[in-house]
Amino acid sequence: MKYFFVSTPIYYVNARPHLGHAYSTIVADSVARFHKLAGDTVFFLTGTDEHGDKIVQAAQKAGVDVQHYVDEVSQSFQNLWPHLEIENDAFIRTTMEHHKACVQYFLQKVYESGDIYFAEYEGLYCYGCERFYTEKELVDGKCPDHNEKPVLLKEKNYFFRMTKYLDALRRHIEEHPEFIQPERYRNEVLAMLREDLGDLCISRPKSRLTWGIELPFDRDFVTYVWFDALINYISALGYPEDERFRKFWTGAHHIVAKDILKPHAIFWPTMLLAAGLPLYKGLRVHGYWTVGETKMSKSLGNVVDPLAVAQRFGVGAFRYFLLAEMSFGQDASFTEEALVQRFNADLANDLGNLFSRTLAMTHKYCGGQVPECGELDEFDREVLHVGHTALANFQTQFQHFHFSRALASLWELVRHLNKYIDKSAPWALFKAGETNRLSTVLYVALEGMRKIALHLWPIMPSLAEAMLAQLGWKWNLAAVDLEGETSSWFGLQPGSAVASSSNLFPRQDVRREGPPSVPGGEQEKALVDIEDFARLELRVGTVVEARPHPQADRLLLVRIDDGGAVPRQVVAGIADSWQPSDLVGRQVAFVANLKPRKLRGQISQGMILAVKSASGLALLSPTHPVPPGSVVS
Ligand code: ME8
Repeated sequence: MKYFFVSTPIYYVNARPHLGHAYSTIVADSVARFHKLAGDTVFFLTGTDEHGDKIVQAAQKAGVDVQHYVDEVSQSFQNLWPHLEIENDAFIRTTMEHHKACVQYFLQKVYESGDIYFAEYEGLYCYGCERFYTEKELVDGKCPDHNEKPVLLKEKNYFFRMTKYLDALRRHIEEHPEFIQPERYRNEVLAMLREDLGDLCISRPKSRLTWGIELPFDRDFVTYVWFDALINYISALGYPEDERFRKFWTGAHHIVAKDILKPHAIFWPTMLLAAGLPLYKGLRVHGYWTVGETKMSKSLGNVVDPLAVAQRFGVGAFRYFLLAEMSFGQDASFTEEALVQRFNADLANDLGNLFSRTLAMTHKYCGGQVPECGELDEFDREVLHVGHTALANFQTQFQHFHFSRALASLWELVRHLNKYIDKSAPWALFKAGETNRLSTVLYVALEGMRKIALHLWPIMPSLAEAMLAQLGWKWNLAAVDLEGETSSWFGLQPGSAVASSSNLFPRQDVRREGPPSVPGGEQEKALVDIEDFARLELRVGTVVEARPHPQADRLLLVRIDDGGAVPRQVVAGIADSWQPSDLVGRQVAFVANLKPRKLRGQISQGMILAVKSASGLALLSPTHPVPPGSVVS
């Protein structure tokens, strides 16, 4: 039995989960499921990174206590994952006690072996990145990530003797091509190793930052956030004493994007070497999602909410799109048009049609049961050959993280089966009374569909299970023989009942946001142009807290979850009609782009929409729950 461990980065809690986080985590989930399907014992880890300057600043900006802030944002990640069919085995938070203890154990160990020293350092420090920069790394004297001038900082700190291990690391990378993949990132790391990297500053004086893990050998300092964060991969496995660490560590695969290549490819392995621990097995690095051609960013307001996309198109289709569209390692562009196009072509047309027509024919011609398979002819054997080759390719490509190529291989079988049905024309066989031949053709097609559904399980788990159920095949993970699927074609039991129809992938349309027709005539002067209306940003959010305004009886302070990192506060004149406790949990519509202003000393960021009537104020709410922050259009 093989032990397989896969991890995502642990995400900073200074932003809500977005498309990029969802991608890495969906990839990790799919990989974990693929290995389960292959019979491995799997451990899948994700979590949140909660220490450091950045987090403190974000909490201050939101005006809430840091612990409260990190609890809330971490929870938003934990709440999201099940909606995306992500089944992680553990969720690590760097503020957990066992993680802190593990970091201190690790630090003490490396300190005692002489690889941590104290020294004065003067350098250019970027608070955004929480690290010192060399002049060479700056672009026009500014931090390339934050476009801000770093500050000159002189302070005493602890340093990790990283340089001592760089040669050993370089040799390891050269001797183990699979250690860092895709190749371009392996080359990038080898290039970094040719530069003068220096040692790694691993502490921050408490006079400057207290939100971190204390150094066990000097309580006046806290640990640099990256040194703390990277250790999550072993603290979550119960290092040093837990059995899980012993079993899973040697099969460890980390999934990250290109932005955090250096900490994972250089800091982390040298830390492991210094602690006398084996290196992880593989680092798998993917590119960035852009939105159209533009970088996704909060300030541009184009951050893609994964939950909204999954709710609109279905989580299975969303996961399929992400894996099929991005060539792992390269950047990819996300647009609704691209998603709809791929959905309609691959899922509604190719796969959906194959399912709906084959199941319908099985009902019409074979009483709704899987028919017996007769003798195979040349035509059928070609299907088996194409199928076995496609599935073997799928498995190899998937194992190597070439998800888009793997799916392209699988679709060769999908398309071949559609052609096979066209050419075999079961309707004509039925007419001609060729029942044996008809049964064989339908069996061959249905079994091919079962194989396709089974291989899609890592990517679209519940849809794949629904497809298997439609084929009358009892889903049992433990009984799957993935390798065997590439050499035999007789998994379906003749006589099992199949569904009479299938509509798992109804065609989708791109949402059109054209102007509604504006009536003309006498009243036109009183009407507003669509452009005027479009200037208003109306959204729906969920009330998470409501309390009386301390200085005004008729006002309530309402905190609304609008999908942002922290709820916004709105001062609302609804106290006459509404008790604070009746508001919590309710979804309300509000004006989101009103200029913030103070109302009796309290900041108000928006306005709740309500209808005044004889019976009091009625609030405007959606007819069914929508993701917080959804736009009213
Ligand atoms: O870096 N496209 O956390 P983070 C694809 N806490 N993936 C993206 C993306 C995009 N546009 N944007 C973000 C940190 N990601 C550290 C990690 S690990 C010990 C500590 C994904 O919240 C991608 O996986 O900034 C990227 O590496 C990660 O989010 C960065 O998340």
